[in-house]
Amino acid sequence: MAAGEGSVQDILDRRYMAAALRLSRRNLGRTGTNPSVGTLIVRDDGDGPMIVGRGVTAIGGRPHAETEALAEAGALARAATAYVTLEPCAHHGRTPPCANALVAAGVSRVVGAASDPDPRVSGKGYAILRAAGVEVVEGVLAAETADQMAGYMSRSLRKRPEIVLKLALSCDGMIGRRGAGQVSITGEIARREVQLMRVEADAILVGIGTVLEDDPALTVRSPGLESRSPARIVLDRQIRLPETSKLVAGADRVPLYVAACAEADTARRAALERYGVRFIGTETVDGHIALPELMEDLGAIGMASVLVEGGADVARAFLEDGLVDRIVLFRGTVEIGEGGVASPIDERSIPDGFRHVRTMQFADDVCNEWTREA
Ligand code: AOF
Ligand code: ZN
Repeated sequence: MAAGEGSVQDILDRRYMAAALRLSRRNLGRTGTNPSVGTLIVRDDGDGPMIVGRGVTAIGGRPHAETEALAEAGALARAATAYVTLEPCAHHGRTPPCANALVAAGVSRVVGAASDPDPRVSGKGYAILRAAGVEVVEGVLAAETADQMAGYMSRSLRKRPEIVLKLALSCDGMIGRRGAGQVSITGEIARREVQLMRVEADAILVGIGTVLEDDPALTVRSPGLESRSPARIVLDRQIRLPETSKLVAGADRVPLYVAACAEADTARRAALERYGVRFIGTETVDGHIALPELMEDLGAIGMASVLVEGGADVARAFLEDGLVDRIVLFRGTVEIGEGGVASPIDERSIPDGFRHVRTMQFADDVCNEWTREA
């Protein structure tokens, strides 16, 4: 069958791109300001396609995925197809551009998913390949890839991180109980899923109310992933964060940022800085931290994705400012009843402009996810 949607080639392309995308997920959250890209080099000597090279953007962002995959493939890259989840770069960094490296290796076909919004690359990577006679197919699994690279895309195009609002709701729609500290709403398996969400984010954000109430550590503790905690951010206008909190205790190991007013108590600030706490000065509007400006500041320090984890007021503020890009609601079977803190949102009150993307079941808990339409 000729190439085109539904052809044998098209089905193979989608299958290998899906594999490249799964591979790229390995370093999500670990590549700094670089996206985590996946590359597969596939050749067919007449006995069917075979993967001869695999690469994912290295921790810290360099080397790029293509470098690694081409090194593994060696001479087998000649006349092979490269599957890249992002348009290969066209700029000189510490190494020559990946587009040129693919040409030099003799790759005859490149299948790409997302185009790179980086102005140094955008369109130029594919142009280098085409000019050298390489066949280029763009946009294979583009939507799936854009979803997984939403953080990189957001920071590149909007100069702010992707904002994911995650809430766990009891069966009666509560997210906690006043004065009760941390209340278990979902079970162990759902909690592990949240740990994975943290691993793939650049930062977790909470309000000072949640810190004073729950004293959370906001770290990743799943076996094998202990070193993968993202930064923690506390919205704390007047610097009420206790020196004795778990967050401060871990500040020497996992970055802790406090977003506070520039005029806030300098002595308290100095005391916390001694523990390694970092401060981000914020503007205030009607007694609240100006979130859009803060999100731009987070983008400027390299954050591409922020997971908003609590509490109700913080969630509401992000929703009211129209800053939420993705909503993830876990629904547990526990009933909270009297003294409960009502969730600002539930499955039936998702704002207009969001699209339901998936439902997942974690033991007795159900998780639904929506993303904002572009
Ligand atoms: C690729 N393959 O695996 C990645 C790419 O600072 P540099 O020189 O590493 O360049 C960063 C840019 O490279 C980044 O903004 C994006 O355009 C691209 N990322 N490109 O060919 C990769 N991670
Ligand atoms: Zn590159």
